[in-house]
Amino acid sequence: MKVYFAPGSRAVRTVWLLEEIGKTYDLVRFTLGQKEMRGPEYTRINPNGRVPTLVDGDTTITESTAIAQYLGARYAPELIPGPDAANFATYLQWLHYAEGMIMPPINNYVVETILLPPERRNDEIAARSLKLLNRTLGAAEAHMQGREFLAGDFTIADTVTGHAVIVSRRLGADFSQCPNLAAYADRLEARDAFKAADSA
Ligand SMILES: N[C@@H](CCC(=O)N[C@@H](CS)C(=O)NCC(=O)O)C(=O)O
Repeated sequence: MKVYFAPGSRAVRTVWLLEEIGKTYDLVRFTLGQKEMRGPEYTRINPNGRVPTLVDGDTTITESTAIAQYLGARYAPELIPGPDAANFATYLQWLHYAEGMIMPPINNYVVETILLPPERRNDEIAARSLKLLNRTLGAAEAHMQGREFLAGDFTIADTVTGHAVIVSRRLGADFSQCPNLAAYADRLEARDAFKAADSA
């Protein structure tokens, strides 16, 4: 199993899940922004030149949420509630909440505060993105009332959307009104598997 990885990226989700399920893996390391990520060698594997990419034997798969579903289905079915489980719909909704709702404002915020050179940054877009991010986190805060993990028990949704929650907090999203989400992020960050991925 090979993971194309960059520290501080969505590839942490993939390594976190592999650590949770105890599968061994090799990392191919990039740093975000490294020009080789857009070079011909890597874009043959991942045409968007992004991470993560997982290679498992003859299978190559990109998209961090799809990778989590693939790994869960193949190697850790206990982490993916099936259609007959009471938490199936909840699990699906929160599995997809990261890329659907949390990451779009994060992407814009990171572009306007980190990626663009200072003279090209737009403070208005940055502020609007942060406001939208805080609103999307508000829905997650309400959902986490009385829950330990997104779908009750720990599932792959926590390695995807939980990671997006952690990233939001690290980027400076407003957690002052989100005690449930703050406790949830603390709980995730305390897991050995997360720590291993976060420091990989
Ligand atoms: N929807 C994709 C997004 C992948 C993505 O944008 N990855 C970022 C890192 S978090 C990346 O590789 N950025 C490098 C670049 O844009 O050059 C996923 O969930 O895997």
